[in-house]
Amino acid sequence: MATTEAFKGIGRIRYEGPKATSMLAFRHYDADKIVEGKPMREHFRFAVSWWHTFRGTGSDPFGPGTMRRPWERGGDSLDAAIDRVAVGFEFMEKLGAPFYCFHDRDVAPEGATLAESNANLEAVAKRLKEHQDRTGIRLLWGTANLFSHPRYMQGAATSPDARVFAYAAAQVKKAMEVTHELGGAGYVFWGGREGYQCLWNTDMKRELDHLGTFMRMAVDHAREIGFTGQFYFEPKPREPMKHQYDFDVATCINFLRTYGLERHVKMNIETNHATLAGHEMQHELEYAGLQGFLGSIDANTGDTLVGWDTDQFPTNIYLTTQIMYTILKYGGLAPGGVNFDAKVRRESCDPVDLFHAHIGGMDAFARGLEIAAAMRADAAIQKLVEERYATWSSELGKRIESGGESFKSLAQAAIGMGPGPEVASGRQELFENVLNRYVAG
Ligand code: XLS
Ligand code: NI
Ligand code: NI
Repeated sequence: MATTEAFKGIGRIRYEGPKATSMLAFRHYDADKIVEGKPMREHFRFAVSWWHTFRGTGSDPFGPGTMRRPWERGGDSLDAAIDRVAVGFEFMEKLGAPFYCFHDRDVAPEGATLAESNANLEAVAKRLKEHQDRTGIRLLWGTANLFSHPRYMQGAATSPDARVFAYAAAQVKKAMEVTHELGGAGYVFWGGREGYQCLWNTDMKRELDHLGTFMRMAVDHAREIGFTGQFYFEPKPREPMKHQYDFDVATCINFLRTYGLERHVKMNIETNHATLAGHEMQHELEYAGLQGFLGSIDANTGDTLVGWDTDQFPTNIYLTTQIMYTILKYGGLAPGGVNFDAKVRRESCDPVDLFHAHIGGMDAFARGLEIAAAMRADAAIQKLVEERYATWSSELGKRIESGGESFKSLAQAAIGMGPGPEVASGRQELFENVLNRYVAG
């Protein structure tokens, strides 16, 4: 195993409290602190994403990579991939992140043939396993990159070419097996290029059926190899395609129910994808939660002035409060977790910036959790919501909710109301003030 330190001069990041003077310390994330009966570490199950953190170059459509990454000197070779594992685990150990996530092709290079790609992945997985055993850091979820290689330009499971479907199936089979070998807690399907650019050349029904068949095969294969981890579907409305079949949570749930996959797959919800779909993250979490599909989250944020998936680290405490409030409401994430599907800006080119980014994200989530737990302890919002729905606790309300009324009986009741009910104020500003009281501390 490589023993040279990649992040020299940076030690283990520790919790030092809100008054910490070091910029390489947690001010709010205290892994052992108990909130609502369990340690922060278990609320979040923070994961580092291999692709952004260890493979991100900072390239954009206007210029090449800017990142100074000694561990990229070997390029996309197998040797470099194997050596990079020590770098990844050094980072995660120093940060105190208990989990990581990867795509097959970010941990190991694609070979000239599928057999070679599989052998590369196995070789790197062996090294990953050694470091997992050494550190206790675990795999939150694995996934397959079915969108970068040109063969997938028109989709993978939804490609018009049946041979591409077969190739993608083989790739996912291997990625699932490696995830299983590494004791992964889950496996993610993100659509990638499963969608279309032009409806005139697309047979949408056929493509959706194919995607359903593909996911069914994955579920069957999991049973065959004894993988009992959680499957997730990750919504995203567009980018890279103009329209993607995993558009948002509601669309994904409808898809899963249509193809009989609802017992096997939950949602992995990403903030920036929610906003691209025209939703707030809180909306997506709430909808998944109430339908029983809340699985895991990809923590990041977009930019209000930039219209694409900027995948920035989350630092906004209102956002993390909304997220943690909803997650607590629905009983937590495990076996899912909080994966930082986020990248440092192109201008933040030093390795130390990776620490600042993750520390900021973890602290923002810890603050969000504390605020959400305090709000819940006082039931401040719940009480106001209950008041708003008070008429549903009246005799009439109870009878409607229990199915004891009909249009006929209600028509009679309504006639008895004369000019009709005077509706109470919605008090939105009051709700927002209550929230602010807790956020401001
Ligand atoms: C891209 C997605 C991707 C998934 C995993 O927008 O967020 O990173 O999380 O394939
Ligand atoms: Ni994601
Ligand atoms: Ni994304």
